[in-house]
Amino acid sequence: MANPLYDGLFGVHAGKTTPFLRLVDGQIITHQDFLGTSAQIANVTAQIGLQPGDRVAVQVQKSPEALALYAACAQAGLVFLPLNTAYTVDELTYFIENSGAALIVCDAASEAKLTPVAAQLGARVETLNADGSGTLMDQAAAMPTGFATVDRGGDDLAAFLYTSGTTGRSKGAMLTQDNLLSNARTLVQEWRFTERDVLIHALPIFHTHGLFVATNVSLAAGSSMIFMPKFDQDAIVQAMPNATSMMGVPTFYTRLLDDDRFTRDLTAHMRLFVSGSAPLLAETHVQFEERTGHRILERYGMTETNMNTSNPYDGERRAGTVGMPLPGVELRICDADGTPLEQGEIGEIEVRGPNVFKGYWKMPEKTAAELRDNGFFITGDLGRIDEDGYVHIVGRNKDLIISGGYNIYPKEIELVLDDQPGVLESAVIGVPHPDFGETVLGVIVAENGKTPDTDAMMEAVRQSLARFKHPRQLVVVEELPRNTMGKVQKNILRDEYRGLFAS
Ligand code: MLC
Ligand code: AMP
Repeated sequence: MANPLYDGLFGVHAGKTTPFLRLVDGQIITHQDFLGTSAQIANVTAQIGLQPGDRVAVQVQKSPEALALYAACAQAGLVFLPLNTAYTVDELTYFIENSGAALIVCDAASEAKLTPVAAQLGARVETLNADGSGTLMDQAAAMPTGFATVDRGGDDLAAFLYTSGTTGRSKGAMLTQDNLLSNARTLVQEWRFTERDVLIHALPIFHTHGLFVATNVSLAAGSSMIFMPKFDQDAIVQAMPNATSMMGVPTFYTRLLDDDRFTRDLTAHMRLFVSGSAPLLAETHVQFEERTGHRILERYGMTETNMNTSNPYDGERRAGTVGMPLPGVELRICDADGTPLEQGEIGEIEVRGPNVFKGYWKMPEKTAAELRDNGFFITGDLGRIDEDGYVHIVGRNKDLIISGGYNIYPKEIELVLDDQPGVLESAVIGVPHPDFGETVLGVIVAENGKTPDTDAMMEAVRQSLARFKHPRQLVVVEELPRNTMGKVQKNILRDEYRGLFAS
């Protein structure tokens, strides 16, 4: 027996004294030191009685220790459940309850709020702060730097990532060891990552992009990462001459293009810029090449599937497309019944392969609705494949807003708004935004004769939902446009308000 994920990504570097993490203060953490820390954390999890398969819910700031906690979960056979640092206690309560997490690791600042939630659900709380302090590392410090890796199979669960649903209830996407490992290995090959690479890592580590794409690819290739707490333009400009590669959401690239320091010279040492998680405008692609001489490599992925397609490393990187299916991934364009359409037609994108998740935790009906018996996953994205095999994403069949790479499901916000006094109904839409790509707009219909208090509504939203989901503005209208079936026509609203935040 073995543990494919731990052995393949982490254990393979045992004893190496080469850099793994390069911090912005100049500190270097070698693979050996990193693995020592993760083994210490694994020992803590064993001592407090966690069993393989237990879920560990983690809401902490990005730090080397937070990443070591991910490695520790892999080594101890635990299911890692990273959570956005912006989530409110309301949101966290649901994730903890739904996942049945046995351990919650949070910042000391959240401990008081989460302890009653944990107590109610029988979970234990440990703290881990941005500077690596807290009860988790206090205990880890006294532990040995070796840990007997727990045997797991490739089909065993490695992580849960929560993704919101159209009904407003989040679903825990169950990712297996093989899902993560196979995708990392494919991307290393496709994007030519080697031990010589130095990746600028400025993404959060609670989502697929920063955790599985950036980190797992670096680990699988034995590369090092310039590990930044968050996106920081100055730090990126400073790091670039020492880096070879960067992965980012489109906002990273538009922000860099707004910076005069970002020049061809500055990027001369770089070999690869990857973009994903949201559409990269063709004009950004073109502008980027004009400025730097580099063609951004755009790829397409999802929480449930990791990466599905990529523009080619060597061939033409075609602006406005997400490239071709990765080796081992099948991608087809279908009608609503799952019947493949003629080449070139627009339809729903479905994918199948070793990257595709196992289903939604404790939601068999949702799993059945999105994962076909034949293994194809219905992505909810609309696309077409051109005559040269490039996939174009042309829209979404799901009511989803992507703001700065974060997914926001309107239903979740509508439920809060609809609950407020004086509100008859609401429609939440995404409208173009120069920095975040899309941003949230709330359209409200007041109850007869009432004037809704929009400040009170925003306060209610603040109480229950993460900051990035808050509507940037609320507008009050007489009525919502509906089709003959009575369904709200959000496309009409989107057209009407598309210029609201244009630069
Ligand atoms: C921050 N804010 C956001 C926001 N990020 N609001 C909407 N959308 C976002 N994405 C809020 C802040 O709380 C702040 O609130 C205000 O907006 C301005 O903040 P900022 O300082 O300008 O933002 P910054 O901290 O620089 O963050 C922006 C960002 C960040 C784009 C760098 O959001 C980010 O790192 N995004 C990456 C998300 C990601 O990793 N997605 C991958 C998902 S995986 P206030 O109160 O100050 O006004 C996936 C699969 C795949 O999709 O294919 O990869
Ligand atoms: P998430 O659920 O956070 O993993 O987000 C996945 C969704 O992000 C996909 O279903 C797409 O709608 C979108 N997405 C990811 N990459 C791209 C891309 N390169 N272009 C357009 N949309 C993308």
